[in-house]
Amino acid sequence: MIREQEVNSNSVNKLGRIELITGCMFAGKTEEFIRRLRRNDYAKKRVVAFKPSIDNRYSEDLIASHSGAVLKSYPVSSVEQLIEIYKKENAISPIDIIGIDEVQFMDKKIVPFIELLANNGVIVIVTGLDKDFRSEPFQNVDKLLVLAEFVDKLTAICHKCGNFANRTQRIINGEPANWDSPIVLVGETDSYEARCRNCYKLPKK
Ligand code: TTP
Ligand code: MG
Repeated sequence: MIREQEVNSNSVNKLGRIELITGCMFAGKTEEFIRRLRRNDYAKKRVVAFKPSIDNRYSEDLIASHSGAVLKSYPVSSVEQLIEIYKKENAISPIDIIGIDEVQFMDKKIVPFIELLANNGVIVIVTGLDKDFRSEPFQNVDKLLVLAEFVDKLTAICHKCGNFANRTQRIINGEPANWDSPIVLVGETDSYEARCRNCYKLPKK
């Protein structure tokens, strides 16, 4: 792991906090994430973004929103790798803001690391799905919902009826995926739809 001394020395500023952007798919989480990081960039803050390398939907090293906004990021396959990059970047000059997209795909060790960063003056801006396709809490986001200073829960528009959607339906061969389908399956409109509570169908066990 990482020692307290290796984390940013911004603790004197007491700016450290966690901002969580969550909700279902197609809610614009990544769009909002990019907007928040850019805003800090304009203010000449030092911003470094990470994404799990498993999400290569658009590109290996760009975080992309549905509307086409992109942001350079480090793709990482483990928390250890993220910490290594963090240490190197922080040694060049102290990082003010860390962004992490799709935190539900990271190992659970990411949560104590995010806490450590925030405790030491770093602003951590995180996105992640609150629920998986079964509508069960997704790992890491379940904990961050409790720990974050700010939580923005975005809704999508139900692909069936146009109501506000806060669930994600996984569709396989035109039908809702079964309960025993794997939790992780990277995809887009090919395999997912945003649904409201009325149109969402609980996967069959
Ligand atoms: P998101 O970034 O949450 O989806 P999005 O890009 O549509 O939403 P937004 O505009 O709000 O950023 O990406 C979710 C990823 O998670 C996507 O690759 C599908 C995957 N996924 C799973 O692996 N398991 C699941 O149960 C669900 C619901 C999604
Ligand atoms: Mg996204």
